[in-house]
Amino acid sequence: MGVVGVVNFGGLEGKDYETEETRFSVLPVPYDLTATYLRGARGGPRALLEASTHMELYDEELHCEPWRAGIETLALLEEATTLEPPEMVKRVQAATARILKQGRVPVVIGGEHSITIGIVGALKELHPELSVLQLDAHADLRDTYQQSPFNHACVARRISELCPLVQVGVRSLSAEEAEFLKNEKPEIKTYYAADIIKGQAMDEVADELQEEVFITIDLDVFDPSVMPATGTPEPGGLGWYEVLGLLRSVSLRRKVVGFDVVELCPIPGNVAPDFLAARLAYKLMGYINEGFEARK
Ligand SMILES: [Mn+2]
Repeated sequence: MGVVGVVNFGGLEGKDYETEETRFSVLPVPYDLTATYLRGARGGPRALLEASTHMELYDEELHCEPWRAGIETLALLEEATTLEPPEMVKRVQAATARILKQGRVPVVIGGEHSITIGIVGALKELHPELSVLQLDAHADLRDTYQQSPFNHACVARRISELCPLVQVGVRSLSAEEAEFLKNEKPEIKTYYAADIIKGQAMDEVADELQEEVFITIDLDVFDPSVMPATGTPEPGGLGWYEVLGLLRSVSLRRKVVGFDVVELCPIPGNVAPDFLAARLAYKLMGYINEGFEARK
């Protein structure tokens, strides 16, 4: 049965997730209270889930149906929608911890990027050796922004206080953030978009990560020509196959213990970005399955 207020990821129905083995739990978090430019990421989870019901569930690259590993869709975390960021982060952390307690892989659908702080907080308690791979146009390393340490522009700074961080696709940061990377936290590894597009560094990324990895995907890592539906689009981003190549490489070489897809800010009348986001989440579930199988 579908859960209240939302369609199930992939249009999947009729599975009893209490008794059957299920690998993934999709948690939709419709939150955009700290958005600085365009609001609208609140509508991201519904748009992604709706688009996902129209996808083919067969993966032509992996030659299998990734959903067979089990994908449950949780109710929208509506209770977080109107909360101030610190309270919202606590709710997201508690919801993620519930997923982890069931032994499932959290797949969190945003919503704006600030939700990731709560997800990583929960994962870190279970996986002390966790590292985070951030795909993003922005460094997000500000200490505070608009008087808040939980603003979406600060998400990577908060993550870097919890665990090792590798950034990919960055092409927008402030002088202070560049200075922070250079002098205060040189252990943060940042691969700029131009380096990835030139084909440099693609294979190095997994080597920089610890054995257990959480992947946070800000959709603005993509070029706006393929992903215009984000709150803060930046030119010169990655293409579809570049991102997939990176995700597959990391999923095979490291244990991906969860991921999120954030900052989908739907454009009325243009469903292509919603489909991209849905397919991206499903592709990564397939890669995670492949990695788990290879490791058995
Ligand atoms: Mn971003």
